[in-house]
Amino acid sequence: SPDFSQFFPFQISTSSSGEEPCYAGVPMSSIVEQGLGVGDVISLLWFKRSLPRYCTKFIEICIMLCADHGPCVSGAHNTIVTARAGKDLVSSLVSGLLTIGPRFGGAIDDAARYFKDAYDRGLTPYEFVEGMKKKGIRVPGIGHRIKRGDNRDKRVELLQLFARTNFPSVKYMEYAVQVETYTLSKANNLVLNVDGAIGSLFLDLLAGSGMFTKQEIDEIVEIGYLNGLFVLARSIGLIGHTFDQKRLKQPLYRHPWEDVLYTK
Ligand code: Q5B
Repeated sequence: SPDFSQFFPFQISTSSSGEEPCYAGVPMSSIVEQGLGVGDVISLLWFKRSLPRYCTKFIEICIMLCADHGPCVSGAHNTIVTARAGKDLVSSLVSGLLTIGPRFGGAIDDAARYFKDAYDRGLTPYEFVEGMKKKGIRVPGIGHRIKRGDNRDKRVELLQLFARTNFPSVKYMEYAVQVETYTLSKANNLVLNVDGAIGSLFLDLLAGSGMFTKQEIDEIVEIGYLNGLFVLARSIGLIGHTFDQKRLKQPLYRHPWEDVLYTK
């Protein structure tokens, strides 16, 4: 049949024109009746397909574990400062979200890209890490401000446990663990962080579920879907931080001047 899609300014998979809205063709009543969850909704709206339960459960665990990491991280700090400046919920939320990037929470896509490329090319962890160093690029998904080799990130352990128990294969994650073993031999803070754990495990989900072609996997990794998990998750926490400040009637924030080094 002829392809008329080029004549439509918007192409969407959420239908609201029939009797009830559909997500990627699945009616809302069916979503509710089947007892589906937010992992299924993400599968339908982002990946345009229903995924097996272990995949949607994994997505939900990512969302739950990344929802908040306390008030001291970049995003929460910005949100708190903004809320205390009297700004509204959306301003406070986006102020925090805007800090998500290559250093904070937004390293998932690059972790997936670099781990996939290194694993698929058969690089040893040594070749991969030292190659990145030569290029002056920090390994995305490695390193943390407070987590250490002797103070592991519980979230990473929980994700790894779930995947080792439920995924058909965890080859990318095991490769990331080998990379971590090498980076930890260089410095104790160079742990596999939550971004790296999600990035490598999502590669395993994409490759092992049998639900995506190789071309689709390459496209997902290239476009960069996975930071969306952190953005979505952390929005939950940032909204909570906004409400906390409003409920506690916190005054305008001013940073202690003792922290500032005045230079000429
Ligand atoms: N070095 C995360 O750095 C951090 C290296 C490395 C090679 C690396 C850094 C990094 C990659 C990006 C990434 C996600 C900026 C982190 C998150 C969510 C969070 C946050 C929370 C939450 C930390 C000291 C020495 C230097 C560096 C070298 C450091 N990282 N070398 N590859 N990846 N990682 N981000 O501690 O020789 O002295 O120059 O960029 O994956 O964001 O909880 O806080 O849920 O909210 O500031 O968990 O690792 O270390 O910058 O002083 O570096 O280590 O080159 O070597 P730090 P620095 P040298 S998870």
